[in-house]
Amino acid sequence: MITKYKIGTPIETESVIKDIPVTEGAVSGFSLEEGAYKRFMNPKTVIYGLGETTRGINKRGFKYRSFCSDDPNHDEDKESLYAAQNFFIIDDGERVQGYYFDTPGIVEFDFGFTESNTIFITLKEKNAYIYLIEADSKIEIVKGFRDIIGTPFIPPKWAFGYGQSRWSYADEAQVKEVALRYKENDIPLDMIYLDIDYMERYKDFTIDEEAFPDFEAFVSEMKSMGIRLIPIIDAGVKVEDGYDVCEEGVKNNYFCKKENGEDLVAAVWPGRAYLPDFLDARVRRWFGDKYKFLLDKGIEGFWNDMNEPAIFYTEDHLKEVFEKIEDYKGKNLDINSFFEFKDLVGQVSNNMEDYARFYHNKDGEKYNHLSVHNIYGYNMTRAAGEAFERLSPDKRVLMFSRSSYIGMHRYGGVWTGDNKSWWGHLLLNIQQLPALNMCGFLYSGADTGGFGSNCTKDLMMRWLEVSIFTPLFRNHAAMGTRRQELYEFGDIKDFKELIKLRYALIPYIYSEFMKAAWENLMLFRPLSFDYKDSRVNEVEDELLVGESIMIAPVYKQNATGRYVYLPEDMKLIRFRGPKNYDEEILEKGDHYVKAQLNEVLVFIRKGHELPLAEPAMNVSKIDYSTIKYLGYEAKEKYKLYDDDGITRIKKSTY
Ligand code: MIG
Repeated sequence: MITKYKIGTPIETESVIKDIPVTEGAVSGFSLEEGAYKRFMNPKTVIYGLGETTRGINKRGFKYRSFCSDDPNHDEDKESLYAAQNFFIIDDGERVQGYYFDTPGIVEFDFGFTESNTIFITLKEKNAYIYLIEADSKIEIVKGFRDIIGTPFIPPKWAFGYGQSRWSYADEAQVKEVALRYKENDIPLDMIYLDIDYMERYKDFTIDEEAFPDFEAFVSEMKSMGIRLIPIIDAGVKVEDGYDVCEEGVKNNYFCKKENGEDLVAAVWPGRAYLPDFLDARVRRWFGDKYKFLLDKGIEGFWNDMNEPAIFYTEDHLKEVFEKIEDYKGKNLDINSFFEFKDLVGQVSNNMEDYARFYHNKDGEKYNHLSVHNIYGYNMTRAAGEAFERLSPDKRVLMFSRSSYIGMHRYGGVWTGDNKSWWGHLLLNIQQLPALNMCGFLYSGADTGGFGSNCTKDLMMRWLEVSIFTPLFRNHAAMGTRRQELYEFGDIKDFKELIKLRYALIPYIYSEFMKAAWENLMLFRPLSFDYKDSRVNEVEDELLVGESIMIAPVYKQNATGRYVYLPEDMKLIRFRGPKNYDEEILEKGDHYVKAQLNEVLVFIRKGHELPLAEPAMNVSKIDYSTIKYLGYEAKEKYKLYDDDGITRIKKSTY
């Protein structure tokens, strides 16, 4: 059952696509005290959800703040990452309830932080729709919620292959070298990502012609090697005379404006830049159509970046800072003024005052950016997704975004942004997956190996052992960090086996992904979604993946095994590669399970089967006639879903 409440005058986010009548009265389950929605928890209450956030699967005990943030330091004390996904489930033991706080403004979720047994939720804008979803189980709540927000984005099947990325491959030669080195090492690869340097001076929808003299020919040459190029698109549009995107935007009032009606000048990678007003349907249509420039050159997938939006500085703010610095000049700063001075300069980027400085035009109404901040990235990706339906009506196009809000899941996936090559972030990756899935983000994954910092070989091994299960499987690293392509770590044998295992698993991952998309299910689930016993609520580092398997990744440095809790008898498959594994039946309960660096622990659930194909160098080359089934007392055959992987597919045809 779904109940919809209306608080104040909500801004329509169009995240919910089903018409639900508004119920008058107070939000059931919460009391409203001093502006906060309040609710008591019992000692056993567990909270799931909120999508891409820090900390564990059980969100209890900390506080989170929905404010899409370009912050590359995903430390445990961060309350905001790139996403705002305000759906969560409260499991009190006897009763489960799901809530969705639909508002594009800031929301604070205090889940037992201030008072360990109390939830406080504060809306910065007192306008929202609040949805209460009630059902008998957590998965039924997820289904009910996903039913009202619509079917997730379905990528092409080749996007389930392995992708290599780096900020940045500078030119054709560097991209080609990556392709050749993967080939010569006999490692499958389906995608190479182009980061901002493929553009001419970071101008969206341009190509640096010195680096890529004949881009179209290059795209097709790479495709003949089985590799698709996936370029990045940034939110900010370079301010430059004669640049068509800039000029059209200025002429038609497509950019975000300041109070005085002038276009806001922000600075991002292209230098001075305008921010397209993606909340305006006209702008979405215009910007979306621009992707045609690259589609026409044979490009079939994109990633949208910097769309929180990230702002390095605004021209106006910088002016104010310089004026204030004038005041400090020549003075002997006391400690307080020193810190003021330091903050002044240190807080120039992604500054809250800057976010309050500009406005949007949504359906003819003017909104201050702060009141709609969290739907900016969503609407950038929506612009692209809606355009692809027009420009590529038959063929799927890959799209994923850094910033997100619920609703965006219909237009693209997400990657979890600038993580680091830290063991802690490998665990965070594991813990974010089910929360993302609940909110509809099925095509998702982290930068494998970590974006910032230097990756070590053992961390890369262990990270691959998780990422081989994630639909979006990309190795990406930041400029200035150690090279992270798999052939850069010396002996490559073990890496190769893992990537091949991924390709052998693709029939299963794709099949389970599609079922999850159509049936409003989660590909990744906490154990407590399928099992009921006193232990499952505590398991923070094992996941069910689709219907047949559970995984228990090793995520600690130098570990050659780990404790695994089995909620029922399962068959352990200890994989060293698609053809190299051993099997063992383990009983319900706790086990210490050995897993050397090159070993992946997969547990087949009782009564289920896992399809496993012969690996191939590309997704399109996977031969389904080679599929074998590894089962554990399976009574029925596994129902394998497949299709051509390219044609857009609507629910009715499934
Ligand atoms: O300010 O395009 O998260 O994946 O490599 C950094 C350069 C901008 C942030 C993205 C990252 C990408 C990088 N971008």
